[in-house]
Amino acid sequence: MNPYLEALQPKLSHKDFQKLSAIDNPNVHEFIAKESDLCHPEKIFICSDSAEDIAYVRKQAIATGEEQAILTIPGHTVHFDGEQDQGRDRQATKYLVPKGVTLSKALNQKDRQEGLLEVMGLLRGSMIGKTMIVRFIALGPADSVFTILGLQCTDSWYVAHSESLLYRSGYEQFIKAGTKSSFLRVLHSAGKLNSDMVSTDFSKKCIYIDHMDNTIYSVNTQYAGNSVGFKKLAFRLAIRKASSEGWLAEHMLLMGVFGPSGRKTYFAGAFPSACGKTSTAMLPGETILGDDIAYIRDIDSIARAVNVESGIFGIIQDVNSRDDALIWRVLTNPGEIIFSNILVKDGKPYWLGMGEELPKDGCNYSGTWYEGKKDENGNDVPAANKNARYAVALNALENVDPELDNPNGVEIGGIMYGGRDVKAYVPVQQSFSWDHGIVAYGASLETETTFATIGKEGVPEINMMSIQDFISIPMGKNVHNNLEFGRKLKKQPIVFGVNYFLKEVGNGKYLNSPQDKHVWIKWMELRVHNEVTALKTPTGYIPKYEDLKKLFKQVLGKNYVKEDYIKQFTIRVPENLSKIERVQRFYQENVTDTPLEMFGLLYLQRQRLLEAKEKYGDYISPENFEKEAEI
Ligand code: SPV
Ligand code: MN
Repeated sequence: MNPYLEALQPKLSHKDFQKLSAIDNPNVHEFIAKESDLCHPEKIFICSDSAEDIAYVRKQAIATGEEQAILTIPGHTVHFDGEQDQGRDRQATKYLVPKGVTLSKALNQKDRQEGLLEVMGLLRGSMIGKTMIVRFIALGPADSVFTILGLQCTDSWYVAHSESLLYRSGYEQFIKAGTKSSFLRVLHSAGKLNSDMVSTDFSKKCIYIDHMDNTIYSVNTQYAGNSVGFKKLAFRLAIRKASSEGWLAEHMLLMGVFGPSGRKTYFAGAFPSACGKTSTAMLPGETILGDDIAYIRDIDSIARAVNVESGIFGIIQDVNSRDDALIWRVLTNPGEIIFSNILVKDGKPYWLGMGEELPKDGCNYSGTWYEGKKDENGNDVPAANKNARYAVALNALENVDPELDNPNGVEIGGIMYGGRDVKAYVPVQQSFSWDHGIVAYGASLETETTFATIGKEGVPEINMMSIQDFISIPMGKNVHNNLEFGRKLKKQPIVFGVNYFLKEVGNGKYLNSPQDKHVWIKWMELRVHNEVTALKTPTGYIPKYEDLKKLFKQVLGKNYVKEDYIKQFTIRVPENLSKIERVQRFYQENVTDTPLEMFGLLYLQRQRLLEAKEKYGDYISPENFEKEAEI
């Protein structure tokens, strides 16, 4: 027996000891032993992914009070995070870098030695009197070139339970991999809990990424984006691994889109948090593979992708029976779901924008809630948090794609990038080339902060390829990696820019309804197969009115009028020129390793805009481009 197993034995039941011994990898035992030594749990539970173990984790989440059963619907539970722990915490999340090493200036970094001392100090003894749960996870389908193994030690049954819904089991994979397996590691402790089983030491929240040891430490938080190790925590490590191995780890949805005669084309889509990623992935009549994280590899010169996860941790605000029939059915019928930060009254869940009147009191993340309740700053406590969520396995959805577990992934026909860009980009456009798309839509992605992260909402920012919060390598290197990845493919996915949030000049009204995205994606599907022509504008190829008119009718049964088309697809020269300036300044100031091609491509876009302005003025109706070549 190796010394780590021996050290762990007193904290393990006979059965758990056997489960752990079956994994013939001393690195696994060492990690658990080290963390147990640091955190001092009373017991350690090894989750083997057997039905019995999975059921036990859920039972414990309820028994300890981290989750409560919602009495009216079998399988439903609710978990509450603290008032200061309702989203990902950018300030508390830091990359540990050794002396002399630096990532890009825009990233939150800390000296590795100092950071380790601090976080270890916070974790020391954090599990006294608690059980440490050990979970083994496979990121991506099993037995595949995409698979990455992950191991998490946590003292939260809620976190462990969420992982049952959101990830593929890894225990058997660890056994199979034997002595040689490498794996990502996560240590999490919710820290001190109050009587409602909610983390209380939010001022000492730390989420530290130690890429040198492939380990993430997270403490004094329960919000899943900060604590569920295989979501954004492991994602940060995966981005580094991908960079060194020549593939891409992306904050992207994956979906199948049906074209004429039942043809299916797969799309990947990068959107910052709370910018329409999940709702795009769930469009009715199409198929869903994933809504958050994708790994993309070059397999025989084709871009192929898998969903890293097997479940959804989705925003529940505004999910209603009319607009979101598929997920509404799942959320209102028996089946395993963990709701978080919603309102519960008489054993029934409620959330903002559900299309029903909310009760005037109940129980929410602030405890007992009643209309008019104020927080300590005198602000109204809403009935439910805007970032309230649900966790559910993908296979609960009727339209889950049959290729979800294909070890070779699916071939990507198109990639889209979209943020909350209220001023500049048109609702949908196609790039002139792979490089142009990566630079002008991906690396230049502009958005506004949302409730998914703690802090002020609505602050405009650049969010490179929607992974600004997760990027763990120098940012310029990431742009370079993307450019290179596509250049090596014999068949490049077509790159599109989408913008669901464009507002009318002058009056601040959104120009599109949320349903319109379905039309854009059907147009993109046709473009991937060259079945419609498009108009060339300075920022990309845009749809022709006639094609959209047809699609609006077909997809939404709507009459799309030319006036709307013109408003939506007018090229706004001043706004686009300022956009380029902002992007250039951001990269010049923050990203010393920006590839020169990026500035070159932005320069060309600027020139095209200036030339068009010369000819047509500041606001150019798409009709003007009809006179030019169609492609
Ligand atoms: C996001 O915020 O991008 C999410 C949810 O997908 S989480 O990362 O878990 O906070
Ligand atoms: Mn996300």
